[in-house]
Amino acid sequence: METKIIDARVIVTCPGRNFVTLKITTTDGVYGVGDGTLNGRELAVAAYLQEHVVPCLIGRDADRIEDTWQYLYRGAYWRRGPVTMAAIAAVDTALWDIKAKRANMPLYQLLGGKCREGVTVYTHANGHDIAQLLDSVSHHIELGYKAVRVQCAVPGVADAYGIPHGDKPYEPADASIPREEVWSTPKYLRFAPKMMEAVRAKVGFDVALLHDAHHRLTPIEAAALGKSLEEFRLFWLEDVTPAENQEAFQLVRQHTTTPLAVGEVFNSIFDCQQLISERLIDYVRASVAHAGGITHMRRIASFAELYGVKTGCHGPTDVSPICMGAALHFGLSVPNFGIQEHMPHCAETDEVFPHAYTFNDGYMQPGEQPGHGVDIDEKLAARFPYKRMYLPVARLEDGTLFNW
Ligand code: CS2
Ligand code: MG
Repeated sequence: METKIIDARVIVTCPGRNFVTLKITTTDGVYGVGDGTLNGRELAVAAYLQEHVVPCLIGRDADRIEDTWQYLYRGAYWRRGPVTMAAIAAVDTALWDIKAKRANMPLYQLLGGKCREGVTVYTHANGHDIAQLLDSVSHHIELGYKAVRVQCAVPGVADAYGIPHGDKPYEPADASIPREEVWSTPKYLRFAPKMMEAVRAKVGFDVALLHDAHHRLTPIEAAALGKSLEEFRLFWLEDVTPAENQEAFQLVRQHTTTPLAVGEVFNSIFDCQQLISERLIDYVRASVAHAGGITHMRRIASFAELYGVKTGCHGPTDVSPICMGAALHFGLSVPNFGIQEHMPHCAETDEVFPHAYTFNDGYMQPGEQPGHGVDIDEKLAARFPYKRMYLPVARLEDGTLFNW
């Protein structure tokens, strides 16, 4: 007998930061939840879901996940784009949650079972200067992390990417109107190798180190940075140059053997088609919440596998614990898994989204709960109403608007 969708509800909550959740309920009383959070544009996804997706879901067969994916993707006529793909992701993740709950299995089992014992994660270390960064790296190694992303304030640059304000944990979407930061690429390029040299001198070469340039370089600057960091053997160098122009990576690639990761802003397989098929990157950073859910992420991973490219999914605090849980099932089951980002959520977020996933000794586990193992406490969620919060914008020292 068909299990039909009888209800789909959009829940927007701000326990420390904004999250968009879709909760789908079926005729047999089972429900599933999906994440559709798009940092700084949350209500666009909420309205898209509410007005243009929810009415089409009611009465559909909850088991037909691929068909529903195609229906929402092709049916929109306007293919791709971050808002559409986050909305599709929310539906897709909720339907996989339902299917796994009905099968009484943790989601990774439905996806083919474990390909590894645990999901290796990296976390963030940062500092207002090198000394503070070194303490932060050591602290995270003590916590058990085997891979750490390092970011440091750049001398002479007011606000470098990845550095918290004061002693609060790093959270860039922090103002109701975008804050303006000032950036200098030459100062950063001079400083980055010194930072990495200091970290390697302190922790040696057994820890995987990552670094994020956050879209701020031209291709030739990116090539120079990659070259200057080669001796420090990074696990990856991320988002060195904007990837709208995938061809730009040909130049970077010709000049450096530092592994490259790109794609936290990607929302479809077409965003990385050339990057992957020409082997211009080593890791693809698309996430379940932004790139069409589990269904589309599996497609990206399978395509990447053909070319020796691995996954390295985006996992900042601006995707909800639901995305994190789903990403861990995906990461456990996909053959060409590389690494998963893990930026722990604040206590309020963790309370609103009770979850089965755990961290131990550098690895995360999604848990054995049927479904993806993450829920939403709606009563608690209602206590944290939406707040408009924007990411900053960046300007060069002469005032030119730049890439944040
Ligand atoms: C970052 C993110 O996690 C990362 O690698 O680049 O923190 C990014 O800045 C935010 O997700 C923006 O919403
Ligand atoms: Mg990044």
